Amino acid sequence: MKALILNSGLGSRMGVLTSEHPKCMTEISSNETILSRQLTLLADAGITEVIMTTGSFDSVLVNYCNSLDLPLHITFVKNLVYDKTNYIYSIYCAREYLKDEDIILMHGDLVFENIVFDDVLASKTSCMTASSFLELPEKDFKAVIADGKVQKVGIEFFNDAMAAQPLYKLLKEEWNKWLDKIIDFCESGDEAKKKCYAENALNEIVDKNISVLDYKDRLCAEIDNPEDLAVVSAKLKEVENRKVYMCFTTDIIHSAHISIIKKAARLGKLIIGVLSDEAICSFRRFPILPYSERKTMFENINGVYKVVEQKELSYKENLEKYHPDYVVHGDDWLTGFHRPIRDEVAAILATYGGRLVEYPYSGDKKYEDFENRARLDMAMPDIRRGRLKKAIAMKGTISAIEAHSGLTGLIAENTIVYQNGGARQFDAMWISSLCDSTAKGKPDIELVDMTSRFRTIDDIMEVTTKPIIFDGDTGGLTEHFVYTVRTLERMGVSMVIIEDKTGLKKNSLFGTEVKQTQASIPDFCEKIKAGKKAQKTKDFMICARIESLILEQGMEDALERAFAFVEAGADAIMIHSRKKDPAEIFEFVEKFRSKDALTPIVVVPTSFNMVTEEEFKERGVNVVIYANQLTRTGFPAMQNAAKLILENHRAKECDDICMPFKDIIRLIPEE
Ligand code: SPV
Ligand code: MG
Repeated sequence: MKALILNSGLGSRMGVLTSEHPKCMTEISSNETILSRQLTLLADAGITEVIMTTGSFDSVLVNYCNSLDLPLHITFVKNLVYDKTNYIYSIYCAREYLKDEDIILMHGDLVFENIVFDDVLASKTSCMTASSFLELPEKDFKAVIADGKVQKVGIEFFNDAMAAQPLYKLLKEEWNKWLDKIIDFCESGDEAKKKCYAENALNEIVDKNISVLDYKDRLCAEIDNPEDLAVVSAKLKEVENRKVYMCFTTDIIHSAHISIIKKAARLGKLIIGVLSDEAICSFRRFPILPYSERKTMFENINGVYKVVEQKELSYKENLEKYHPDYVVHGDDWLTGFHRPIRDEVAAILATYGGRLVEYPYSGDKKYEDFENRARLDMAMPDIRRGRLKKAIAMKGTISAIEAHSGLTGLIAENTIVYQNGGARQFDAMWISSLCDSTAKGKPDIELVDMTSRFRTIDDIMEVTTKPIIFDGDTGGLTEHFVYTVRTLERMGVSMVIIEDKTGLKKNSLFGTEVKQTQASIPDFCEKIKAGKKAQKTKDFMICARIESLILEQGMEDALERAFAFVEAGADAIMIHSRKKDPAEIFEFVEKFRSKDALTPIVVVPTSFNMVTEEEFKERGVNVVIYANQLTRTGFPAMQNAAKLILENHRAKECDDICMPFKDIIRLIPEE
């Protein structure tokens, strides 16, 4: 596509402003002329070929264009009789450069805002700019419109007309017809036909197909005199002070991001909302770069005016704070879970006349590959291991759900719910001794050996990326525990929880119904110390689980142990209870927190399950583990299916409660 800019006119109505250079060189702001703005817009849009007609001061104009040093190849065509003809003749002079081309045609005294130009460029059909907002001008161009198509253009039409500007996009076919007519006019021998508007030739084409591009109240205006200049300059200032808002989740910047940032920055001062770490974790993966790094990254992108934090997926808070004139987004949010967020943005913008600009989303496979690679990195042991500590630091309180197989791991990894414009998912996985044993049909008495437990971890790790908390039972003999710590670390597990019991361990939910022995404080401290000494990396955590409330040894015993275990090096404390009433858990948390504000507290609310994560957070709990719910829901469903088949002597009745076959075969995504 070529651009044709008409600059042969005298510009005499500008008075002294055009005494030394052509009108297009008139300054419209401290750093722009009409022409530098036009040429910059063309270059930014990737147009490289420009045909410019010239007249008076042509050498001044050529030198000026060269001085702009833009990536444009400009062919200057002088209309030698510029003072005796109109631009129809200038086009005629340039005809040999213009045949069989798609053309952007503009007069050299036209100033338009970027978004108008973007719309013209994006038009799929030939188009002319006209405004449905402006009153019809007395002397300037109007376009007669029927069915959205331009019928006639001239200053004399008032019926069915819109105020129009000489900024066109003309596809080859339309342009050839018009250019042929221009040639006919100029070669007709009739001098008057060299002095009329080129649009007079256009009006003679019966079968033209030029749409109206309605620029509404946006800036698109010719400068004919000093009054026009004042109005346009003021409007341009206002346009450039407009605020544009975009929100970014990404921690990998690629060319599609740069391209949309560039487009957005053309609309005004671009404010980028960088989504908080917490909000990103809620609906996507753990960010590779924390908020502060992502903020710096965006601050250093050309065209970005300011970077702010967007705390939630909802744009509400920042839209109310910054009142942007535009919000820019890819059109991918028209579908899927983003849709309600998008609708909220549109509704808020509508309250004050802001606009939503949605550019086509680049669904390029290579960008998907970047994201997949980032996800795979998340699964690498060194990266996965450290993420639990980071997530606790970032969110204050995190949640984990049990997984005992690759399949339950996938549920923990991928389950997400969208709620109130936000999203929720689990932050981590708990490899429960109870569920791991149950899946193997064995009692939860440390019968399933560590090699088998590691195998379960491996199965889960192969198909997931989320951090893992391992239920280490009693930790076994101290001499064995040090090996367990190293193996878990090497595998990429983030935390092992060991309980202060000794001898034959039974599940805590039996409480005092079975014989269980609590380890002595010194013995358990020795085990913690040995584990911490064996540990190789900084980010692995050993959590001491206190069974005093389970074994009815009292609050004082629980607290004494907690402080002693922290002193011995425990990175976190798990306090367990099998009471429905959370009172003793709350009391422990309160008393522990009064002396230790930092050590993370872990709870397993299987019995005291009415307490929400929000309440735990408020009370100072940091990790909430849903320890057995997938096993407890999966088992009865399977038992029921088996019964239905036996009762009915066939599988038909069971089918109603089965996942459809086509879904189960797609449940596991292939690489
Ligand atoms: C487990 O899930 O194996 C636990 C938690 O240790 S509990 O069953 O509550 O003891
Ligand atoms: Mg257990």
